[in-house]
Amino acid sequence: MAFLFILPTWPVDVWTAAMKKVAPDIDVRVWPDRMGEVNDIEYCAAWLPPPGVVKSLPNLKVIMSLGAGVDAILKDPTLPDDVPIVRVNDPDLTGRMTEYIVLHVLMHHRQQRRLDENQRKKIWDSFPTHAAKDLSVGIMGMGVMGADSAIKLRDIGFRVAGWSRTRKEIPGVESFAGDTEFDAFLARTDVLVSLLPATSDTDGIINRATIRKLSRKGPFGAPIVINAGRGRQQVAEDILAALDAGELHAATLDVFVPEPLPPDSPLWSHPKVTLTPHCAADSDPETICAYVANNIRRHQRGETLDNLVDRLRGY
Ligand code: NDP
Ligand code: OXD
Repeated sequence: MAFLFILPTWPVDVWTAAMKKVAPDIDVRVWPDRMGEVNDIEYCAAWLPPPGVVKSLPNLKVIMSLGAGVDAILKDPTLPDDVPIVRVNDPDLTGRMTEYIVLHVLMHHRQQRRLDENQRKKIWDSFPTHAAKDLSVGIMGMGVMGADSAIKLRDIGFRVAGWSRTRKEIPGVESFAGDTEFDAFLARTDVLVSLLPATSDTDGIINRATIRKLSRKGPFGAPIVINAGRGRQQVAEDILAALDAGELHAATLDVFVPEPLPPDSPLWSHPKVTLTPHCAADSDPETICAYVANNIRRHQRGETLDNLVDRLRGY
């Protein structure tokens, strides 16, 4: 049995070293130039795999995503139908995302960018502040990441709601479900957070019409958007136009189309945009290799695999 890394954009030597450390018994191969005999390869782990590579592995038993999202794996039209796909659900990755969401909600809530600007200009401006209970945060996508962020934000004191396909029961977090409850969810939301997966249903969901349905009753008089889901979910031109029209107060964006974001994108320099380079929750090599190795061993023992992707749902 051999295991293959397909990592065209990540430092593959860091990942092979991590795998050797946590699972020295596993025969690790690397796409494209250290594949060895392809018939030996029964497991692979990928991030942004080029189309056709997975199909070229005749004895593959499981495909593992090295992140929580699987959109880049599913978009390969040649992907074999019968090979299960497992994604990452790990407390380390979830905790990193929660840090990012809490950081950016608090940054907007405490008006930190305004304070930074004032410090640079040496202005002692003690403008009015407000309490967490005055801000309604709405999280689209209440899966592993969304639920954890919701709980931590609730514990700080924000009014938190979540929107998902199916209803959730989280104490102190209001649940909205499905398309029929989307508008009501937006209407109560001052800070819209996206932790949705990229699917045909969520493409372009952060558009001008969505922004216009958000609450304007919050302390800033206009809503805030935070997208750490996927770039496909945002219509960048709509976000920019809404910021310029005062329909949006501010935006934090971690994900884009394309990535890396080209230098000529107006998002880079917009004064109301905080932009990060798809680093909201990075996959830690040793932690995620341990997760992958555990899955391989479970599969070899004939045990069921957790966190299987439902290809029809797309996540
Ligand atoms: P999960 O699969 O656990 O959760 C997805 C959530 O989205 C579920 O609550 C699901 O609803 C909901 N959802 C999906 N489609 C719809 C829809 N059409 N309408 C309403 N709700 C919908 O994923 P994770 O929480 O683990 O991760 C979420 C996403 O975060 C990833 O797919 C990835 O794109 C992104 N991510 C980004 C990172 C970054 O660094 N920027 C790092 C890690 C993840 P239901 O529960 O009812 O099924
Ligand atoms: C992920 C990501 O999906 O890092 O894990 O985007």
